[in-house]
Amino acid sequence: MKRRNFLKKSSLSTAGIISAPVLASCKTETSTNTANAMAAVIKPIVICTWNFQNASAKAWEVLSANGSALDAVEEGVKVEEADTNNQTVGVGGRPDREGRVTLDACIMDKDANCGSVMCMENIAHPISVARKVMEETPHVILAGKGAELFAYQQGFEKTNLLTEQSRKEWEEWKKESKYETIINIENHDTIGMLAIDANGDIAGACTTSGMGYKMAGRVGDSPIIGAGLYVDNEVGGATATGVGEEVVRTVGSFLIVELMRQGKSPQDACEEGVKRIMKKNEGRKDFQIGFIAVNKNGETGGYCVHPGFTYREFSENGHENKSVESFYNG
Ligand code: SD4
Repeated sequence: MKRRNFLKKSSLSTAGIISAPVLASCKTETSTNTANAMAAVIKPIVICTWNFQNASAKAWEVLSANGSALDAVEEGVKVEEADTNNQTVGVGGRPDREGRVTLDACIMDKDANCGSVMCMENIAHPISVARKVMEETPHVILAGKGAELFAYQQGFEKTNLLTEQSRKEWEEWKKESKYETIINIENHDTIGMLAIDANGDIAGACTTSGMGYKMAGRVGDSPIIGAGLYVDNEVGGATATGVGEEVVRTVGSFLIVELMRQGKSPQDACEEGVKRIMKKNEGRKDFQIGFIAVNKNGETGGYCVHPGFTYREFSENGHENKSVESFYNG
């Protein structure tokens, strides 16, 4: 008879005659049961910044077919990278001041492996290149021409990212060349996505064309591990959208994961993340930031600077566009 079965059949009410080592074994068995019970509670879930319904549906499709969280977030955000109507991510993204579309993306897995590309031109799916950086190179970040060259070596095709629509708007913008950040452009923006799979493992992805009409060479928070995205499989994950400069200054996503590690709920951690930023920007109202987070139990939360930011959640309970409270109200 296996030790485990033997222990199950023994009467624990006769504890008085059970020796210390056997009691120790019982404790192990109880812990294992508790761990199994906890594992059973973990349910797949995916959340993403803004109301990106198609992207989260794609990620959910991967998760519900027993796919990994890593595959889910990659496949999910690729939907937005490919959508030419979305002028803030991937193909069709707004260009920089010189008319060049430069993309930023990063990805992080359950083992704290991560990959990132910055300021990369001519490649439609920066998130997949970021994953290749993570899996095929000894590095974490590749930037600019180096990232593009690596992408070609990995078999990615050269793609024109500047759509006619984005080109026309850029020509218009050039007449005044006024650089100002616009709060809640089109009510969506950078896509950051976090998923938990059936094993309870967490992964995240973040991808963007950055701020429209940015200076050439500008990189925001989205491809910076810890700023635009952070995942710790023991704790949870967080990701950001909005004015990346402010997220970088507080290493926002890392901060939120660390706050969850200390016991804060995803909601409270996101609120603290925004409040830290606002403390360094007292009275400033000209920028938006939104954070979302998920913890290991699949609880989620979000918070932002100005009203308007939402996040989409997809789980076995269905999907929902969740509105988020804000630092300023109107
Ligand atoms: C960036 N966080 O490049 C990104 C883009 C964004 O509102 O979300 N803009 O700063």
